[in-house]
Amino acid sequence: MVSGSEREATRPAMLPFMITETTAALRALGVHHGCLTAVERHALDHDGYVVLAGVLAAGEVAAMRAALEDIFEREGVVPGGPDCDFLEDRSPAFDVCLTEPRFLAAIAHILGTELVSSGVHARPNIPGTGAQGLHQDYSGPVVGAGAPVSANSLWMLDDFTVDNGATRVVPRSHHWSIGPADALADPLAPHPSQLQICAPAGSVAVFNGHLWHSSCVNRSDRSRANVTSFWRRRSTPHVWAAPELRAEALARLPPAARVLCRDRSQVTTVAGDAPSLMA
Ligand SMILES: O=C(O)CCC(=O)C(=O)O
Repeated sequence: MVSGSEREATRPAMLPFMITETTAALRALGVHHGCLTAVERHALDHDGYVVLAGVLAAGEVAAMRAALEDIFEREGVVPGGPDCDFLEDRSPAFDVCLTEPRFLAAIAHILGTELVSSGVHARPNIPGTGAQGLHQDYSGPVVGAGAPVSANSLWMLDDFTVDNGATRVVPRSHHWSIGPADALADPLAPHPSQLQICAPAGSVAVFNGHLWHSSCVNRSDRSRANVTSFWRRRSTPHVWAAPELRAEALARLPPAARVLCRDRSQVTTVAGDAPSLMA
């Protein structure tokens, strides 16, 4: 066992180091190493996705569903039309998609701590709609498997089932140095290795943005509601950047969440122990 004095002796001398606002923001929101289990971290690394069960309480699911229905109605969002983007500017019901610690720990596990939100989005998934080709949430040059630049998440506001078009993924495809558009004759066709992410309402599936995935046709007789909370590495020019938050969201969101939405990297040099989410 290492004694306290031995630990002191082996500690490097105090050096200037870079502390990023983002790291401080994540810590302020309660993100730390213990937010994810070793199994969850392994799933993200190995398979490219993880399902976090029970992230949303029933009341949060109901509030998000109600807000979504209201926004779709007010803004005339229809299947096949443009998605409804930047929900964080439209209702506080979606603040959780920018602040939930287990979720943020998974995003930070994929992207590292230089992450920034690319917004919260949704579309109506009514019966008969949802056919989509396999794709990645990234369209730049090939990046190494160890350096993903985008990450996405599905916030399930209904149970996700095979029948209602639960999102399909091709596990481990984030390790491949090619995208579905170049690799497949027909990205719409079923893939031999695909599986659908089926989980109860309130779950959140977090996935590497380079993982091959797509929505599927809703063959049930009811809509399937979900939102996506999309993230990227600040330095990448190849992933959609969100605009500045609108005034109401700026006034409402906690400062740490505002940092995670800000499209710029503020770096301050201070002396002390290097901050770590692993503490
Ligand atoms: O809603 C889904 O099931 C996945 C959506 C998706 O992959 C996309 O819109 O890029």
